[in-house]
Amino acid sequence: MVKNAELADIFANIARILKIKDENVFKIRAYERVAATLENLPMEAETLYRLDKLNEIPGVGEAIAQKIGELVETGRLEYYEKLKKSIPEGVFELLNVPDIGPRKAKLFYEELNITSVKELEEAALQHKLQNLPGMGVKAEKNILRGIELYKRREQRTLLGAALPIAEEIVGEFKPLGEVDRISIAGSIRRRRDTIGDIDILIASKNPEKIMNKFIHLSQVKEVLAEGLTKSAILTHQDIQVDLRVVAPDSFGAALLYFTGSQAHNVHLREIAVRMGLKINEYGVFQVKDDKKIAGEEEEEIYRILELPYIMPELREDRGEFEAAQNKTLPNLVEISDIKGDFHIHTIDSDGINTIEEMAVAARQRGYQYIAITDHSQSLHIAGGLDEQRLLEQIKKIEQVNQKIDGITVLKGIEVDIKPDGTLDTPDKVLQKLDIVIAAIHSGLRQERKKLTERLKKAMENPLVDIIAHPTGRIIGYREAYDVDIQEIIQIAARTNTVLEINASLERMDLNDIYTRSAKEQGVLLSIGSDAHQISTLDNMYYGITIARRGWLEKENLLNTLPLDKIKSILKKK
Ligand code: DGT
Ligand code: CA
Ligand code: CA
Repeated sequence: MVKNAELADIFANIARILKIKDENVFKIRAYERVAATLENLPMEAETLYRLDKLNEIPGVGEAIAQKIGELVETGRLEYYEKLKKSIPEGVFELLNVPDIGPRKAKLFYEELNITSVKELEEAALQHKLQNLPGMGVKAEKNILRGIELYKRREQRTLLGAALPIAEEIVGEFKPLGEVDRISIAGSIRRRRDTIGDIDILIASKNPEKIMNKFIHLSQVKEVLAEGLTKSAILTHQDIQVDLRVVAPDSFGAALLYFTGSQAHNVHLREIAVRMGLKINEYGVFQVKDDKKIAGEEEEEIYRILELPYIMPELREDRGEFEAAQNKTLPNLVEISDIKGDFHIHTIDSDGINTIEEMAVAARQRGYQYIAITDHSQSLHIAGGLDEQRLLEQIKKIEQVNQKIDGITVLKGIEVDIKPDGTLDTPDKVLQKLDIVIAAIHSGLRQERKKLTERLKKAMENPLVDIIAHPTGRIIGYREAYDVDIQEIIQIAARTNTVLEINASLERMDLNDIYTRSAKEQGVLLSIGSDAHQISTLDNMYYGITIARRGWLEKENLLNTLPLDKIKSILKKK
């Protein structure tokens, strides 16, 4: 079966190559559009092909339908293969570097014959890029920074990409009789926003059988290491998975050990030593006679060390031991505490679903309310709403509220903060809305003082309720913009502005550390899924992972509150 995502990738790549080759823009757009459509299609294109219904997919004409057919039937596309050969593979790789689009890739290739990221880095270090047309010293520096990000991204994977794979693998093992217990471990269990590799732990008395299954899983692209207690594979997405098999009476100790973090483990061992105990991945032992006194359960190990259970998300040695000893560990917020979503796009700007579709889907998720927050007019490329269209949307929301029960749709906007700190939509229009979230989308390279002032000005506007994705990072593609985030947090506290934890997988912004800092300074936070379609409403879960790593309790989050409370909080500002 050819998956829609694979088809989408191929068509997106075709568009990129055509761009490098300076081909007709309409042709390029057609491929881009089909790629985007396929990614969000609720049905497999292959099924539609078999039913002879490909033409029902928006944007799929004769030529593209034929290509999908060829891919389904033969697993390859001659046109694409030929196209790929027409430019060196390395030129294609350049497109993975932030800031390099097809235009620059073409420039570097044609002017300097650069055909790999490595050659690009060398050329930049030798200052060969700065004199090219449209480049300069700053642009060259940006490319070097982009290469650093690219290298880092190659090494770490987004939690949102890794966790589903880890859960899928766990799901394959669970039904096996030989599996006594199974758990995800490592940074993924601690829910770090990026992970180096996936760690899985199994308790079993028959490791042979387990390992044999592991190396033959359908997810395996390559077996990296094979043993009785530890094996490692590479998935098709090039993510490493380490599997360890332990005896059932050591499961808790091994889980604790392989969940880490290393810093947490080191601290635990110190506590053990002071009590005349020794702790390792097999259990807890008395030093005096080497007697094993615990190992099967994590809880039991913490108890012996006179500690309450510490949630995996807190195990970073960032004060969790002190809090445990003082009995001030947070009662971490859970996904079931969430009553609504404050960051949702619709088809009115760059989303895929209508207001009503999003509202119904949110209701299915048990929410009491959502805010529709489409882009504002500065974001032309995202179909941002000008005054007129915003007023029309307000009417549409009122109609939806009349039509459907069980959920309230709040009128909102994701308003753009202009480089001078003013908003791109007049106050008199914003006043008609229930909620305003403000964000920076352009002019990201302003210097620190200016950017901080810019956000400050927005936060001082009493109409601005929430600052969306406050640091602007896109993991692996763009670093946080240069703002004084601690100052932003202080201003948020002073102005009663809520800071968003943006839950889209590659943003995860605020991150865990800033989230905790905001909590400590009395700032209220909210999680926004930033959903552009129904399915990404579920990214709320990833926002919760940040909230938990940021020590948040239920009351630190705006969207755990009932609607009437929210209304009074929004009014207060
Ligand atoms: P990652 O994969 O880079 O995102 O981070 P982790 O934390 O998953 O690290 P990983 O996969 O190397 O190892 C999993 C856990 O095993 C780690 O959190 C703690 C434990 N561990 C691994 N190697 C060592 C070690 O050399 N010393 C100690 N104390 N613990 C280790
Ligand atoms: Ca790991
Ligand atoms: Ca590992």
